Amino acid sequence: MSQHVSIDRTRSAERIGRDIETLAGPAYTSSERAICRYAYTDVYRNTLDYFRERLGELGFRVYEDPVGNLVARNRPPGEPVFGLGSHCDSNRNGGKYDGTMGVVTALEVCRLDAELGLGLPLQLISFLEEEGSGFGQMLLGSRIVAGRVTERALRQDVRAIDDGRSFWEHAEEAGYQPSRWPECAAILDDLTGWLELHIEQGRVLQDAGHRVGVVSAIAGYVHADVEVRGRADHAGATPMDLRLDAGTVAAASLLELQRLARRANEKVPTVGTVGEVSLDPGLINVVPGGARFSLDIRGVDDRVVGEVFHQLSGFAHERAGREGMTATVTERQTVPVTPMDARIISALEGAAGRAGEPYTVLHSGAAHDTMSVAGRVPAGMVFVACRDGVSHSPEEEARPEDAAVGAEVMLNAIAATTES
Ligand code: HGY
Ligand code: MN
Ligand code: MN
Repeated sequence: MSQHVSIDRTRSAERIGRDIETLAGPAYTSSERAICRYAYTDVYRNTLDYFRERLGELGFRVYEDPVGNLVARNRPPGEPVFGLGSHCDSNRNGGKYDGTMGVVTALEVCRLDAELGLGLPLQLISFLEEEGSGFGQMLLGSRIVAGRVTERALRQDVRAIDDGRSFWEHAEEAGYQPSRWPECAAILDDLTGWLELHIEQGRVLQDAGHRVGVVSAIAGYVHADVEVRGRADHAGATPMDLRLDAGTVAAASLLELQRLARRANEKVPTVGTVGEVSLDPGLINVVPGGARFSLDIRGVDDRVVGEVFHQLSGFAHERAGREGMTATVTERQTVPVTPMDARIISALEGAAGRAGEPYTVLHSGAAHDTMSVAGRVPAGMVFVACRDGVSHSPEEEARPEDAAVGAEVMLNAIAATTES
């Protein structure tokens, strides 16, 4: 099939829009003001079941791996297939489109292949816990598939934000078999390539007036936690120069991370965020004896990201030590910068060109499950614009019409790489 396949974009946009709106309904989110769904919750189970039913209707064989990554394929086990998908869990303050639009558009590609009788060998995957909203570990499902976790972490260190119990316990309680987690790697075995469609979560496409983008590389990141130990004291009776106020170290470190990231960003795109801050005991009339804050440092140069992390860690240690306090830095995870496969990029550019669609080639500042897949399978990503780049917010907006164009580009890129 060398010529370009044009699709009925209006019909695809309608179906994508319908799926997105359905999955924004009360059965699929535990929050009324945002999309909130994560591993091993009823609303997440309902979401997986929705995709299981739609894919079953297309004749796909659908199953879940030992921890709950959803897999659906239109070929018997062992036959080569092209992988496509994303994640359908959400940030706790999520919007309708982050992740979900990628799985829905992958479903639409599967529908189009069946309707048009193209006979493409396809495997859809929806990865577990991409957002880390259940257990605080981003890309958890796909990192298990990639072998980028340890059994000790799954048994002990990775713990539920809601109740502190281990990932292992929650997985077993949900009916999965976490002891078989090494077998999850097998879901990538037959893949000849991989594509993920995702909203951009930035403003580059909107500023360029483009509906779709082709991702060149995905920024790497370090996630870590800093624990400061000082001393709780009476807020009224303790003179300023006698305090061991852990909150001041957190505040100074937050501003220092801003400074370090801005300085690094003068050389290469680099960002730094303190998104979580908690003070202990967190009472208005008590000098905080403890502080915990998170570090999210990302960039397109691993060395620079590592340097910012190292410098900030040193700053927190020194700032705490200077006042008789201690700071402990614990890394949660580090994922390197991930370039996309040149052949997949070229197939996407060719398909967008033949679809008559102007596009931008850009890097992704956000992390994606494709980072876990790319180590084993030639991988690529398609971006669609989202309004003002707003994401990880119920204000997130994207257009099913753009995803329909993305579906046409994906369908043709898969056909081109499957044939050659
Ligand atoms: O934060 C991220 O990059 C992703 O959206 N979980
Ligand atoms: Mn996402
Ligand atoms: Mn996200």
